[in-house]
Amino acid sequence: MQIGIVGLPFSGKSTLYQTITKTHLDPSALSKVEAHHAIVKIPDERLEKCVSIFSPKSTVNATIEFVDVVGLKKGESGSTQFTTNFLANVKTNDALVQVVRLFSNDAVPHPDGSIDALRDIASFETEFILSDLSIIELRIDRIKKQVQKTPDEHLKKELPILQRCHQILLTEKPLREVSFTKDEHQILKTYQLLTIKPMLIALNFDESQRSTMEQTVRDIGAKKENQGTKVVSFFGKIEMEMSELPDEESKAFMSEYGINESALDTLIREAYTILGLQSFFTVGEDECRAWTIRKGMTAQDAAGVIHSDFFNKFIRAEVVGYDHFITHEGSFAKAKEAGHWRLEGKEYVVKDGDILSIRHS
Ligand SMILES: Nc1nc2c(ncn2[C@@H]2O[C@H](COP(=O)(O)OP(=O)(O)OP(=O)(O)O)[C@@H](O)[C@H]2O)c(=O)[nH]1
Ligand SMILES: [Mg+2]
Repeated sequence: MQIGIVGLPFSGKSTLYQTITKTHLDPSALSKVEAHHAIVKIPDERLEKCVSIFSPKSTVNATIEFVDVVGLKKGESGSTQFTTNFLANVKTNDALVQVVRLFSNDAVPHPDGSIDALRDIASFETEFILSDLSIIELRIDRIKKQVQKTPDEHLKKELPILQRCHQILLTEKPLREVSFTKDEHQILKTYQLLTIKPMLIALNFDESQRSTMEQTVRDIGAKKENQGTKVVSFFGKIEMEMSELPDEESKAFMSEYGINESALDTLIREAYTILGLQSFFTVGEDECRAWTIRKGMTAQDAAGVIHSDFFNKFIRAEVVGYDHFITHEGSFAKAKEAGHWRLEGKEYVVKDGDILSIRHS
């Protein structure tokens, strides 16, 4: 899974990127030519707990790839230019984090001259809607022409979905606010539309704004949150400084500042929620591992994530829920005695935290 960090110039994208990826970018490399990519291990207390029980030879966390998306330019008139290069870089992400600037800093003036989060959020929304509209209009025209020549059932099915999207976008509504069926999603996926991508709006505050921060998050949340959009907050500057410290010191520093959760933990938790993701675990003395799957996936789907062969040769899954597993000291046998071990078939819908052992032929 790939999450793109976008935002207006000087909003704190590279600051957030460096914080969550614990990388340090050379200021001269912060140039806006190439995107920075980093694969981040997803911290997971449950996996750590399993590791403390099994002391395995290897531990594998689930991962997410973060991208510091570049290419947004300040135009000559002062306004930001959403270049095609930038939009192309946004397309390939599964979800987006939009960094919105709340901090003031005279040394780096806001490109629009003032701090106004709702204005900044709206400017992205408008550009993304325009980009989606042009893609959809082009496609609708093509399909109409093609269908006249050779009637194609698949294309005919596509047309009403695209027309519905077109209508929605004309009302200035992003597609992430709308529910689509699995099939519709599948069709729309090929167009890499921007407004359909789940979005986390990450408000970047200065530590001096601590007292008003919660209220601001609530106000913006009330206006902007929906099924595909969530508003979160972070303190760009100090969180980056903390991320450069050793873990223990950074934790102490954070609690001193009243920060309960790091920017990385918040982003991952919320990204999982809006993307409809969850984890399951495989454990043993060789390896303890966390896996990411979509909610609603079955035991057979989950087996396929581990190995494509496991999908085809799936027989059954041994399942123990995470809490029961820990209560029984990580022993399938003890969980079984207590009646918390189950043998499930391929249709079983995996639950968050399930410990699975796949039986295959
Ligand atoms: N005071 C204050 N300054 C911040 C904060 N976050 C970022 N900055 C500063 O704002 C400037 C821009 O931050 P970056 O993270 O480079 O912003 P960016 O969005 O990557 O900028 P571009 O890549 O140039 O579009 C840097 O000088 C940061 O130190 C913050 O929370 N408080
Ligand atoms: Mg940057």
